[in-house]
Amino acid sequence: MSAKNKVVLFYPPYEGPPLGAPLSLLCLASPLLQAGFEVKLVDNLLHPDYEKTILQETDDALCLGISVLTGPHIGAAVRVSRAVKKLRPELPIVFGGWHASLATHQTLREPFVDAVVRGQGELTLLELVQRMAEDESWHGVRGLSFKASDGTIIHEPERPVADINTLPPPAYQLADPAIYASASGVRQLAYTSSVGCPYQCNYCTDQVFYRRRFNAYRVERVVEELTEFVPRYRIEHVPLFDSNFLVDRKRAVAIAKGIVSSGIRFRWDFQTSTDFLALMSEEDVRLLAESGVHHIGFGTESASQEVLTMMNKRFQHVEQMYETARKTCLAGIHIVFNIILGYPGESETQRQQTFRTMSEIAREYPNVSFSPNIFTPYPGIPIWPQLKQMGVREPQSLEEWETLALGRNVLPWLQDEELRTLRRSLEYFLLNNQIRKVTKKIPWANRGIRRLLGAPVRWRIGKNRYSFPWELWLSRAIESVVTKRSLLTGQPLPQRTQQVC
Ligand code: B12
Ligand code: SF4
Repeated sequence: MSAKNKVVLFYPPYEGPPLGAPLSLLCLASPLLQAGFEVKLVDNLLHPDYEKTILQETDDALCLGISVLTGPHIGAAVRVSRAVKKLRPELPIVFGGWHASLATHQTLREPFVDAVVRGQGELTLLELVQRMAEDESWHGVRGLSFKASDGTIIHEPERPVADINTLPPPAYQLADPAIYASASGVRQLAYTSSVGCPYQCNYCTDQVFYRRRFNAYRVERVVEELTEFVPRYRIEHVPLFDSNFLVDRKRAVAIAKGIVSSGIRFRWDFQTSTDFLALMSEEDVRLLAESGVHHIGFGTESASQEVLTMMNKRFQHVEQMYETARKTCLAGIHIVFNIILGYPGESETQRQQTFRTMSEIAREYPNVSFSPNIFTPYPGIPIWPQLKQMGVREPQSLEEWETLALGRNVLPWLQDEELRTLRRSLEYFLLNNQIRKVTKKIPWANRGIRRLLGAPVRWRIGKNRYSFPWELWLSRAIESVVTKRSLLTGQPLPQRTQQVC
């Protein structure tokens, strides 16, 4: 039996606005703490010199666990793992999270990774750490993949997704909201009231992770936990990380009612699909707003019904974008429609149709923002076989996935002039929206002036002509007004980030 009982959990830095303490690690920590283990949480906001902290903290640890998403997360995860392995070759390093779960074998081929926890991690990590503490073999831990002593990679059978009502609440006591608030300006704590989505969109891995099972906390638990931790930590904003919050609309409305009658005030937001919101009554959408919902993100993806069908989004109809915009506008909720352009099989006509619908909605509904992005193939998405046939090369290592810059061109059907034109039209579309929004705020700018200022930009969009883009140069020179927004928070994203989750 080992004398050690400390687990170090690391959340690597990411691009985009800070969203508070990493919920994944708080969820993983909770059962470990209950079982008597000590947990040290490390991230760049709590520990700007995180590599040094990890090297110190792992001195007396049982293992180091690292959460990894595809993209920039990987860089710091690799760097820290290499440094730890060099100093403490015997310390097990366990990767988990979406990237490691979706590219397990490839991740385990790296010499610095000893094990990967696939999918939902609470119970698998607890069982693994208990085995480590008891010096027992790792064979038979469901949901685990690991390297045996001879280096062979072993994949244990899948662990069924646990009913989240049986799991303890996240270990919020490990996160100091004040420290995260100094980075984001808001006292916020993320929360998940459900996991999983029943749909099977071709570009999304939720179905791989949660097996299409919507698995949700009971209404009472959500209301009780939110109205307990909000005043306790003086929280102003709760981003909900559910995959698709409105799957059970009755539950969503009951949660909103519960929050209203508790009298506890805070802002919250969530992500969902337009088919669900469009079915809600105006009164229920108003109730969401009354309970504090100020922002909703939608994975709308396209305004062409044919493209939606190619994406396996037959459940969604273009008119629902308008209905959603209308109801949320009445309720005073700001929304973001996330759009994917350049999807395999999308024609120029279908793309233009999406641009036209976006422009129409933007003109009519001031509460709507758009986050249009170029299709980026993430690991494990169901259409990979089709993509490979179309000539897309799948990254072969962790480091290659790190540099898969979101929206960068890896798509054989979207090259050279066509790609340049698409990028320009995205920029002009966002610029046009920005001009509309900014001029609306200027009291003397009447309709005529607004139209005049936006005229050259609209001409280009209409004619699809983008050579000598002086309007973009000018706007960048004055100040970068082209703002991409996070689907989760509505906050501006850094220029380099192209896609929002
Ligand atoms: C919030 C969020 C983010 C936030 C997280 C910030 C924060 N402070 O927590 C940020 C902004 C970082 C983010 C960024 C991106 N995201 Co995101 N994000 C999410 C979202 C909505 C919720 C994640 C979450 O916290 N869930 C709640 C926790 C409890 O669950 P969890 O994170 O999955 O953790 C569990 C398991 O994964 C596992 N686990 C996780 N870490 C570890 C570590 C160890 C050691 C172990 C053992 C287990 C384990 O156990 C946990 C408990 O069960 C998910 C969608 C979803 N429904 O989950 C997308 C999602 C994870 N994101 C996605 C994408 C595409 C991105 C981006 C690539 C997109 C972009 N905008 O560029 C970037 C990548 C950023 C980077 N690499 O730098 C994809 C998955 C992509 C992938 N292959 O990694 C998802 C699934 C959305 C989707 N349906 O497509 N995201
Ligand atoms: S994209 Fe959204 S609606 Fe589609 S499967 Fe993923 S979470 Fe569900």
